[in-house]
Amino acid sequence: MSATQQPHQQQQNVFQPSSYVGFDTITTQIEHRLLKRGFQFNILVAGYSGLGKSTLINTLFSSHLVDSLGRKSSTEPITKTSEISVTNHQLIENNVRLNINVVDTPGFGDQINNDKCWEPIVRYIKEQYSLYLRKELTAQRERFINDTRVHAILYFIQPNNVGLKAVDILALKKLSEISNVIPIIAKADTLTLDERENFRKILQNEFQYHNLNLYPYDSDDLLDEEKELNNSIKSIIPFAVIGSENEITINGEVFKGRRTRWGTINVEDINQSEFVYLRDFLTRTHLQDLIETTSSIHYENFRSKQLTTLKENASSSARASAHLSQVPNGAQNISTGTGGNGQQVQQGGNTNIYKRA
Ligand SMILES: Nc1nc2c(ncn2[C@@H]2O[C@H](COP(=O)(O)OP(=O)(O)O)[C@@H](O)[C@H]2O)c(=O)[nH]1
Ligand SMILES: [Mg+2]
Repeated sequence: MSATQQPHQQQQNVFQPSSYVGFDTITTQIEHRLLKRGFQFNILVAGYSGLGKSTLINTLFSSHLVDSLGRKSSTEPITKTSEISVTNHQLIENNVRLNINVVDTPGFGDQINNDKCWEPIVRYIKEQYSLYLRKELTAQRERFINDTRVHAILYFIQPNNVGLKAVDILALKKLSEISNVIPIIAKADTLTLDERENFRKILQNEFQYHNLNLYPYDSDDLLDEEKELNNSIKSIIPFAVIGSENEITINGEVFKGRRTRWGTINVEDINQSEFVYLRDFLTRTHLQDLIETTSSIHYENFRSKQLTTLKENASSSARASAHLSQVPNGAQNISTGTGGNGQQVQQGGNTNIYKRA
């Protein structure tokens, strides 16, 4: 042993067991456990009123969800979304259970004062973080905390081929500070293909100019192929999408589409709409990452701020009471803040179970 070596330092040997031990099944064991528990994904839509938010979330899971948000048929009129509403759905695909909470929000521009129309959404998102934190901090923690934290915000931009409105810039700023924001160009059928490309460039420049931190994020932890995938996704964000709840049948083929005077649009046709790219991005490539970054970045920020405030409040009230105990006959009232926001969180909606063949 050399003089610089620690006396009890263990040398790590790599063994190849002579017979099969079986710990390589840990991946299957983890998979079984995860499958049993299922996955939770919470998605929220935001933006100006009338841009097709409610329609798109119904279109998004159209192959799974027969009806949602209370509408029994596509002929029923869409009612204006006047308050934040949460609908629960359960999708089952090849043994994988995905619970989805769809959070629909009132459109901007409906209120008399639209100055801070994003505030109810910000409050809702923070309430979910706060709810989760309170559950985490209880002495008898639940084994699995019901996760209502918003994993993705679809932000709808008006297809005006001009640019963002002042409200959009502020709302995007506020929302991207606390959650994963994915901007989309709404009602893309109202723009020509050239206009869409032009508008996308305008918006991408504006995102950069206003320093908006939109999802997906750059990170040194990413592998080269993940970086490549993110860069290709970023080049088409904001996705230009078309939504519809109407089923159209042409030559025996049934699809969700919009009938116009010039022809029929199939919302899943990649030559006409980037809806499929958006759905693939949300479900096939980035579902897990959206869930993970919500927890590791956004919730973590919230959590550390809340706990720091709590600590500061506790130590300042300790200082105050120490100070008071030195004051003779100091009968005074001390009020301490808790740092948390003790607001009620409303969770509602129906749970629908849809099984995919
Ligand atoms: N042209 C066109 N109209 C759409 C599209 N998506 C929804 N709409 C229509 O726009 C209107 C408002 O839709 P809605 O989903 O209620 O908008 P919200 O206020 O953002 O929730 C409805 O009449 C929809 O049929 C789309 O992609 N293109
Ligand atoms: Mg709506």
